[in-house]
Amino acid sequence: MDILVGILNWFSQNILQKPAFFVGLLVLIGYALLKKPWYDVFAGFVKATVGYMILDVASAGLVTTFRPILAALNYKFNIGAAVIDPYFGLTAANEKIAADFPDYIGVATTALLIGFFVNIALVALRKVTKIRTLFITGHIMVQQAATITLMVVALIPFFGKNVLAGTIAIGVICGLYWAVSSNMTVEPTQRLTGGGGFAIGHQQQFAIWFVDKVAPKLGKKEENLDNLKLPTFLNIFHDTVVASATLMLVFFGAILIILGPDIMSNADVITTGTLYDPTKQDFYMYVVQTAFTFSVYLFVLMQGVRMFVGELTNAFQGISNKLLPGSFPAVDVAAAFGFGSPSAVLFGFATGLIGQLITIVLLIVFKNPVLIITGFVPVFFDNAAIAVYADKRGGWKAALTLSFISGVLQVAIGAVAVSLLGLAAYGGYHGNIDLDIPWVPFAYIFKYAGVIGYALVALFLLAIPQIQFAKAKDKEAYYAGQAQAEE
Ligand code: ASC
Repeated sequence: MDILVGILNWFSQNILQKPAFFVGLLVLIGYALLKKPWYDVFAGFVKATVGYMILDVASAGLVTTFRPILAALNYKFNIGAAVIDPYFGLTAANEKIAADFPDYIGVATTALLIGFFVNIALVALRKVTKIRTLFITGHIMVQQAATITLMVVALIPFFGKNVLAGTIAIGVICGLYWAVSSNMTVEPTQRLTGGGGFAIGHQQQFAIWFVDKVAPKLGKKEENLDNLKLPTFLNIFHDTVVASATLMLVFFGAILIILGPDIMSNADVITTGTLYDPTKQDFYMYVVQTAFTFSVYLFVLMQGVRMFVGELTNAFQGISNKLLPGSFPAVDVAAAFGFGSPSAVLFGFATGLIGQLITIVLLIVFKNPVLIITGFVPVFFDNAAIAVYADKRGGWKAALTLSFISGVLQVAIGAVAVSLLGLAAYGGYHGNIDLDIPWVPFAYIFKYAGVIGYALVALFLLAIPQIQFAKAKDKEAYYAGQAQAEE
């Protein structure tokens, strides 16, 4: 018995609580099950583990760059700040979990695995569950598992005290969300792509479902964005580094200049991270360098994520292909972009950004205790996706209205989430539109109804595909994912 406990403890301490090795192990097992040669199994293990370690280095870098700015903002204006972006959100959620719920370090990775198998089971039972889609976008699952872990442990005391029950609860609710939300995008995506055979497994599935429903009421699909000529300078934002560095320069540049060299070089205020040294560097060059440093770490972080997710996705996909022939893969939303009007992506980005900026100014005017900072991923990918789907069904008027509303909600509800989850001291929230609606309302249900609230959310999610199926006129077509074009 002692030996068994010893082994379990060793495994928990060295693997489960060290996500790098856990992810490496998952890939190793996945490839072994797929009967890959031993050297491919080894290579997959190395890439997944090292990729995750790269992510850790980058997220530590983001934290050290951000801490001095947070400390200075707090000192001068008595406010916190949070970037609404899933990579900043991932770092913030993990930091917060490590600080306040140390028993839950690494739980998100276990929950991810449970969630993936819950999704597989729901598709395997599709005659009963009506779920047709398997979510396979690994980096998104990593980010969402972290945010949802924080919501569950911070807001439902029972799950915050019982690690085993908490881990299972997080895994189940993640799996339900992945399965149900991606299943909601089947018809909209089939309509957009003319039967492309995939669904969306990303961060705006509820939004896509909603857009597909209301866009036809907001405009005419004949009046679409096809002929719109956007200013060519906007094209530079297609490059993630340029886009994120520019956004960081605008936001952090303004903030640092307002804070000024005296505070940024004051060792009593800035107790962690790098201090500005006036004898070594001009203040304005320090501002540019600090802003660009964010985009350096974001780039490194994405590289690390790509490395381990590439392996994890292969391993998962192999397993699911064997288990679930004929299901729809739910993939990155970028896969849908090629099926819309050529200018819809940048149009959505620009409109969503305007919505975000107006709302940020309003928050400052009304003295919100947390300053919200635009992050690249939600403002670009969510609003682009919304414009692409909206334009197809309701033309430019629908695209304009819906991307703008999304930008407003991203900031307003993001600010609510930062306060609810106590993330102001950690500098970030996930920020994508599904993590605003439905997830922030879900989080409030967790907060006020505890375990019962958790059960209600789970039941709500399970009911959605049943309603979709009940409403489908042709039941065969539902399973085949044939969307009625003129529905
Ligand atoms: C996200 C995220 C990314 C991008 C990418 C878009 O939500 O975390 O890295 O969108 O998936 O293709």
